[in-house]
Amino acid sequence: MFALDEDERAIRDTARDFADEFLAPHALEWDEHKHFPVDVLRKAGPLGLGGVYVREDVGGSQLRRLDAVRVFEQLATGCPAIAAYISIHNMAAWMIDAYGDDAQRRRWLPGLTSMQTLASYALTEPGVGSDAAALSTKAVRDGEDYILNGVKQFISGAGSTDVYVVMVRTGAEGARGISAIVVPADTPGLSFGPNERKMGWNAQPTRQVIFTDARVPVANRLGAEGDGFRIAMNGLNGGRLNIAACSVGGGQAALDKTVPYLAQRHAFGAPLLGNQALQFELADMRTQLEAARTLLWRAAAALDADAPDKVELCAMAKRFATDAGFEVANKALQLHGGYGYLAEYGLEKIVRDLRVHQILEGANEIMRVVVARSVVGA
Ligand code: FAD
Ligand code: 2MC
Repeated sequence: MFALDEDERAIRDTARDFADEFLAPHALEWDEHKHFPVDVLRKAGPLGLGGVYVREDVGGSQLRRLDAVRVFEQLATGCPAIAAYISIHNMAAWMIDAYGDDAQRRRWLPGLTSMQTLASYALTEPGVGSDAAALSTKAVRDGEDYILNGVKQFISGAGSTDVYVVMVRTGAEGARGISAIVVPADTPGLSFGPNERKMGWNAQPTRQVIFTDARVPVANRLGAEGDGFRIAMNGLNGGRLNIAACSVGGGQAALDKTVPYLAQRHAFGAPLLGNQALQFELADMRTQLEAARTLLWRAAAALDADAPDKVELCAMAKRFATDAGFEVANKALQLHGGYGYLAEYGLEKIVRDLRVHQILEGANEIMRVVVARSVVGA
């Protein structure tokens, strides 16, 4: 499992080459100008990055989650924010693949897997984030349509994406009253809030998605009425792994910048890299990343195997790896001294991008809630 075979290396290297060629050289500029590089995302489709674990008959790569976390780690070495968006796109595409019927799969997935069309995932609302089962966006049945009313908050890619996988209330209170519906961007009654001003993730937009009597065919619902929360959570199990992988990739990129920096930076008559106190910092950073990566691969293998403990393993890996990635990036910034604080060195952007991974796709406190339930048997 830990030594990659030829195919696994080829998959990893394809992602790394894409990151090196198309993401890393532009990441700082996209961050500064809040530019969402749709043209670059379109180039990721033909490489199989639009449907990493979507089935092949609709253009997916049909890889394992274990391959996916390696892919997202490599993409994030180029730009954590864009890698994370590609992860969300993949999560939404997988939900359509896993829970959609034949007609739904054939309608949406060829565009999504080729990344000619882009997807968003809409669960959070202004009043409801961690307690997702309390969501209140309503879908009321009217013949062969639903009429949607409500607001989704913090939706990644919103306003620039084509397809929204939206969790709505079709029934009673609680998780069992929620359904998942695919809403095309051009649906009348669908509108977007302004692009939020954020600490990081500036290379992708974050907006409210607003439904005002938006009419969506019942045929766009994934699964049965009431299945939506389970569908949303199953999407998030893999999403959490990918976000965690993006943190490992960002942390690794920060560490990789630090060693040559310390080698050329002199203080007190010698290169800083010769200072054992700083070498110990580097040793701990590498150890943190290896530990995170190892747990991540373990959790990905559990998800591939549909193991009974997959949910808590995904939560453990998400919590641990997003904390580790952020801490490593922050230490790398410190080791660059004042230069780490300057935008052109690229460290402060990684720190800003990775900070939000501790909050979204289930805040790290919620990951502890999930793990704690498995410990105490609640
Ligand atoms: P709250 O739920 O209000 O939590 C506030 C604090 O209380 C947090 O620290 C939380 O961990 C803690 N807390 C809450 N409950 C408990 C508890 N029981 N025990 C201990 N601590 C608790 N959502 C989407 O649906 N789609 C997206 O594409 C998306 N993209 C995002 C992009 C960005 C940049 C951001 C910032 C958010 C995004 N989100 C998205 C929303 C994200 O998932 C939520 O912000 C997150 O789940 C936390 O919800 P909240 O912000 O409402 O915080
Ligand atoms: N995988 C599969 N099923 C799950 C699951 C998971 N990870 N988590 C819950 N479920 C199922 C659970 O088994 C139960 O099923 P059933 O009704 O058959 O018994 C059902 O869902 C309800 O679960 P709970 O009873 O545990 O619900 P509760 O409300 O107590 O807690 C909690 C659920 C807190 C774990 C969930 O609300 C949660 O994960 N909150 C965090 C929200 C979140 O992650 N948001 C991310 C938004 S997306 C984002 O940020 C992006 C950037 C895209």
